Amino acid sequence: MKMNAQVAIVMGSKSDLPNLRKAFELLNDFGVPYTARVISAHRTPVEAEKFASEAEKNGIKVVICAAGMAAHLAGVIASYTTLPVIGIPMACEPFNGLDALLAMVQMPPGIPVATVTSGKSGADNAALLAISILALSDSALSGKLKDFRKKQTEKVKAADAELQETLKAGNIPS
Ligand code: RP5
Repeated sequence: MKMNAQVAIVMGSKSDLPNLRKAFELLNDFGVPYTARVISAHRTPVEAEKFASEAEKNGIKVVICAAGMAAHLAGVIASYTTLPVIGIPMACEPFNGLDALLAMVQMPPGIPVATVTSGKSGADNAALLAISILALSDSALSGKLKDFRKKQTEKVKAADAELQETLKAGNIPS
């Protein structure tokens, strides 16, 4: 494990990796050091326990867990650490992520998992939520997050302005 990593992204399978790209990109853009592991709650349970029980002492502040199907990864990781755990339900056939969503979001009282959007967009929101948590004690990071939000707002407003122009000109928006 990279010793200065603050965020750990854990995925249940290498097949989840392509859907997590945005999380890596965002953490990178915000300058948040991260590490990543492939650990399966069912297929490598010993590694899951070891990783989670050592995460805090290894300097990790937030754990992001992505898993599909009977997605117990985030819950199992959360059961071995008091660090905040963010879960991304991955979409798999035949239930397209509903199975993973319910498995993650329906944690029993006492062991919370902050479950975000299912699938690819979950990677964005998991990284942004991890950044928000870190920003509580990092004012520079908090500033970057506020700038990010401002730019995002500007983008939507610009898109709306463009749409209004198209309509005003009597063109069909595409
Ligand atoms: C979960 O099962 C993984 O997180 C993945 O989303 C899903 C399928 O895994 P593979 O069969 O692709 O390894 O544990």
